[in-house]
Formats: sequence, C-alpha cells, structure tokens
Amino acid sequence: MTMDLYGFWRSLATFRVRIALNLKGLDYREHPIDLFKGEQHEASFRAINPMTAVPALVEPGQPPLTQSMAIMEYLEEVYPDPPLLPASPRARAHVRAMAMLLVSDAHPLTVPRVRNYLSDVVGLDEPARMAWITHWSRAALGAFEQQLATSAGPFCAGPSPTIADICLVTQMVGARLTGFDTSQFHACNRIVDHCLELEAFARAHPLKQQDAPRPR
Ligand SMILES: N[C@@H](CCC(=O)N[C@@H](CS)C(=O)NCC(=O)O)C(=O)O
Repeated sequence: MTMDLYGFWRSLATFRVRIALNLKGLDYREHPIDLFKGEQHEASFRAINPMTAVPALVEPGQPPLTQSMAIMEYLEEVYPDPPLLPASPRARAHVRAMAMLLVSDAHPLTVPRVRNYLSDVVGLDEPARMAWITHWSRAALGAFEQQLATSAGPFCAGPSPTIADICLVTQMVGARLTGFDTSQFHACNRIVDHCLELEAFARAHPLKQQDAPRPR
C-alpha cells in the first residue's frame, strides 16, 4: 500500500513524518504543496486540511490524518516495528515531552502564517522577524540541550532513534537552513549528525526533496 503525503520540502513538520515513514520502511509518495506560493490556502488543499498546513497523510480509502505528532503516534501504533517510543510508560512520557518541547512550544512560533502576521499585521521588518525566529528556536534548543546534559548515548533516549530524535533533527536542520549559529548546542549537534548518517533521516532531508530548489 502506498500512502499519499501532502507536504513541502522546507516544512519541518513534513520532514518529521518523512523520517518516521522511512524508519518504519513504509511506502509513500509526496505531493508538494508550495507554502511559499500559498498553495495551502487553495480550496483543493483546504478540503484535505482546513487548518491549511502540511503535512497531511492519506491512506487509500481513509480520511486524511494531520498534525505530525498525531501521525507519528498513529504510525507507531499501527506499524510498531521498529519502535519509535521506548517500552516503559515513564520513558515514553520523557520522549514525548522532549518532542513536544520542539513541536508544541517552539515550532508553531515560526511557521509561515505567524511570520506573515508579524510582517503584514504587526509590521516587523525582516531583521526583527528573523530575531523573533532565532530567539524562540534558540530558547527551545537551549532547553533541549539541558535535557541531554546527562545523556551520552548516540540518540536522545536509549540505543535507537525515537520521536525525540526525529523532532530534534528537524528543528536543528531548520535552524541550520535559516543560517543561525547552533554550535553552542554540542549534544544536539552530536545526535543530529549521528542521525543524519542514517539513510532514513538523510533521505528525508529538505534539500533532498523533489520540490527543493536545485543547487546552481
Ligand atoms: N503542529 C503542526 C504544524 C503544521 C504546520 O504549521 N506546518 C507548516 C509547515 S512546517 C505549514 O504548513 N504552515 C502553513 C502556514 O503557516 O501557512 C504539525 O506538527 O503538523
């Protein structure tokens, strides 16, 4: 069965779902929704996700699933192997908390609809808008780095990648693409570089997508 993923090369939330699908070895084809051109507001996509945001995952004959965390949790329940959450309830809560620090607290402050509102309604110029994005990303990554202080493992929690690693990789790659200096986040960088050596993570990278701008 091939799933349909509505996404965008530069979307960190889509990047999360791509990694989860790859780690679980699931077959999918991606349909680009160009957020820079505003295609998320077109009626055809609004019918898929009234929130006008990617990702949306569609299985044949089923209504669309939205929200990257909900999609990853769904994939985990239906395709449990390999697991993306640890076994014990306490460790699972810890992994979910790390993921949500980035997905729920940080990322929503920097999505296109918020950035557009800041410039079009609040009247921020580009440097002020970039300062906003950098501030919230840096604050979240600083908190994440602190959580990793006691972990020396190759991944955020335990011997294999979890949803926390997926969210960390996407947030850090987003920061790197935005061009802000992440070098102070040593543990985050170590884990991200390790994850990106894995094919499931590398293949999902924004710059590897068919709709990404080609290097000149
Ligand atoms: N919490 C949602 C966030 C979805 C979201 O905001 N996606 C962004 C791209 S990463 C988007 O499509 N934004 C469209 C817009 O802001 O207009 C998730 O994790 O799936």
